Amino acid sequence: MSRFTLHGFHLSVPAYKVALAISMMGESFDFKPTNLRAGEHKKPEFIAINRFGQVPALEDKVAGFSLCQSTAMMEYLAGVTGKMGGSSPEEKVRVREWLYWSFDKLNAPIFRIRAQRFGFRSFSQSIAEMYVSEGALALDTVNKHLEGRAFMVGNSVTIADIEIYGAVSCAAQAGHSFATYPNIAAFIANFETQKGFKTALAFMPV
Ligand SMILES: N[C@@H](CCC(=O)N[C@@H](CS)C(=O)NCC(=O)O)C(=O)O
Repeated sequence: MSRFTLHGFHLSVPAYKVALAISMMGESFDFKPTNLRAGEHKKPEFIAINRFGQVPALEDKVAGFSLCQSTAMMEYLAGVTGKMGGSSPEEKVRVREWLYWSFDKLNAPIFRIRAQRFGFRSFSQSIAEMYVSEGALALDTVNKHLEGRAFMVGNSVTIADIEIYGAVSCAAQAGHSFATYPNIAAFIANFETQKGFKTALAFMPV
C-alpha cells in the first residue's frame, strides 16, 4: 500500500497532473477510479474526501487527511517531498507565478473547449470562439517564454512544468495547432522523456 491514494478519472487532466507529480517525485500511489459520467463524484462518500465534488481527490494516509484541487496537491507534494518546487527562493516563487497564471489564463480556455468536445459541457459558438482566442493568447505567452528554455523555471523539471504540460498537451484537442507554437512542441517532447513520466492511461486505466 502506498502513502497516497489518488481518486481520478482517465480523462481528467487535473488528476493526471497529480499522478505525474507523484511519479516524477519518485513516489507511488494507489489509484481509485471515480466515474464522472456515472456521477460518482457527487456521492456523499466522495464529497467526504473532496468537498467540491470534483476529481482529483488525494488521500495522504500518513498525514491522515485528504486534499482538493490539483494545484494545491502538487504544492503539497513538493512541500512534503522537498522535490520539484524550485531550488532557490526565486525559483520557488517563479514556479508559483506560473501555477497561478495558468489557473487564470491558460486552463479555462483549453479545458472548457476540450470538455465541450468530450460532451461534458455545452455553450454557444460565440463563447467557444472566445475560449479559442483566449487560449491562443495564453499559448503564445508560453511559447515566447519557452524560447531557448527546456523548462518553465530553472534547469530541471518542476511542478510548473507539470501544470503547463497538462494544459498545452491538450491544445490540439482544444482546436490549436502546434505548428504555431514550436517551442511548446519541443517542451512537450522533452517533458515526455523525463524520469517518472507516463501517459494518463498508464496511470489511470479506463
Ligand atoms: N481546479 C480543479 C478542477 C477539477 C475539475 O475540474 N475536475 C473535473 C474533472 S477534470 C470534475 O470533477 N468535474 C466535475 C465537476 O466539476 O462537477 C482542480 O484542479 O482540481
